[in-house]
Amino acid sequence: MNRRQLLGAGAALVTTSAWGQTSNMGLPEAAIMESAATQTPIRPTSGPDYTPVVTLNGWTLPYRMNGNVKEFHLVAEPVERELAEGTTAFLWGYNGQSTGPTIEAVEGDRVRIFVTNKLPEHTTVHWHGIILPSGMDGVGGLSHPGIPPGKTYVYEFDLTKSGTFMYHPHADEMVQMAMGMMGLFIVHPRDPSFMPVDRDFAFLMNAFDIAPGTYIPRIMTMTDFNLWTWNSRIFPDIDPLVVNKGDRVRVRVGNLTMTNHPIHMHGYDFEVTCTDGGWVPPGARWPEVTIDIPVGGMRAYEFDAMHEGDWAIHCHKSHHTMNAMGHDVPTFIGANKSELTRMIRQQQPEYMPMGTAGMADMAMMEMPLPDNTVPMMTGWGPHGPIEMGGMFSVVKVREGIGADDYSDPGWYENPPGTQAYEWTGELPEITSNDSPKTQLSPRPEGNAKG
Ligand SMILES: [Cu+2]
Repeated sequence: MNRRQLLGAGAALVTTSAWGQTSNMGLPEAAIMESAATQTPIRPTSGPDYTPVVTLNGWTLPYRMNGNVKEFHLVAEPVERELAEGTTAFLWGYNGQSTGPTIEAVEGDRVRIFVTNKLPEHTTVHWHGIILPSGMDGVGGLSHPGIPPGKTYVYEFDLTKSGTFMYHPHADEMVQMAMGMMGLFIVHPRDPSFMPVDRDFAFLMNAFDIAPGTYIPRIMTMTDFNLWTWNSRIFPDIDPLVVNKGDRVRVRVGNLTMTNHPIHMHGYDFEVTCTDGGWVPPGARWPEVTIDIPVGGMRAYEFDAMHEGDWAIHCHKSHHTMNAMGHDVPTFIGANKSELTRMIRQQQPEYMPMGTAGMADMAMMEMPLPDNTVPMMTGWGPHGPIEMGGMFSVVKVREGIGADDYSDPGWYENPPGTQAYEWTGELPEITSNDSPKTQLSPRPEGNAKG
């Protein structure tokens, strides 16, 4: 019995027989994803056209048509999730992963979602933001009884509006969300000419408290989490958002943590075009470079990718761009540790005092760490350590990237004269030809007097 089986042993004992029964009853196949890599999005082969969403380090759940109904099969179960290379967590999720697969459909579709419970306790699925009949809302005890271990429930409803939604349990919610149970639910407009984009990225923010060297989240933690994740993934292993220059780009972000996250993207200004309540009319939008995503809320923003480069995208709470670390640590900035260092080196010659000039040296050092633990600030760029972890990635805007190509194009090479440099006493000679041109950004209409 491996660790995964051990963790799910309670459920497995119950479900083996039930699974055998239900699998003969015409259920759609429950697809399983083994990989934590971003999967190429699935373009629609019938029905209205849309640009499929790219779930960062995630995937989209396949469906089958049964008459006019789109049928999906979610399986709630214990999973092993690779948070970053070398760090795995034992979580609860759906269809082999946490976060669960993205469900994608089209406005006007009728969907039938089979939910099989392979957890050791009951669960439900709440379809956050979707307008549906009360009895389909997935609040255990209120909408319907909890789904017992080993049982499959059916949710069925019409998608009356397009937009940006999510799903998560509404049963033993504190535990099941702390264990990683959640997913995205994207409903595309029936009219392909409404709010079209070339690239449509999506991720859910979640958080875990996993002690260094261990595998299972501490479910009682209320606010002091140590792993701040996008789709249960941490930098440096959150995939980049790869964009072709000139693309219209949408980024959809949901927050199922216990605190708000101000998401900041460099290189652009942009507008919120959609929330989990619906599309924002053009006249009600305003420009931003940071969007605060409230707890239990979603925001989608859009921009035209005119500026080539490698642009950071991250939570602006600086503790959320660090990986596992202790917070009850004294501050040593400015402290004189030379006498202490001398004494310790008599016993341990390699001892290095740390933290007296800041903590940047932590990103450079190869410190021994417990098993299954990534360094707290890590990730190397083309010019040195990036000194970030957790909720951080890079938007990579390049010329000539194919429509369905999301592979990492590598690091951006700054054109001559466009990178900060060391002052050595005189300015380099720049001819007017290769000097970067300054262009004024266009003002919004109706603001001519500025
Ligand atoms: Cu944050």
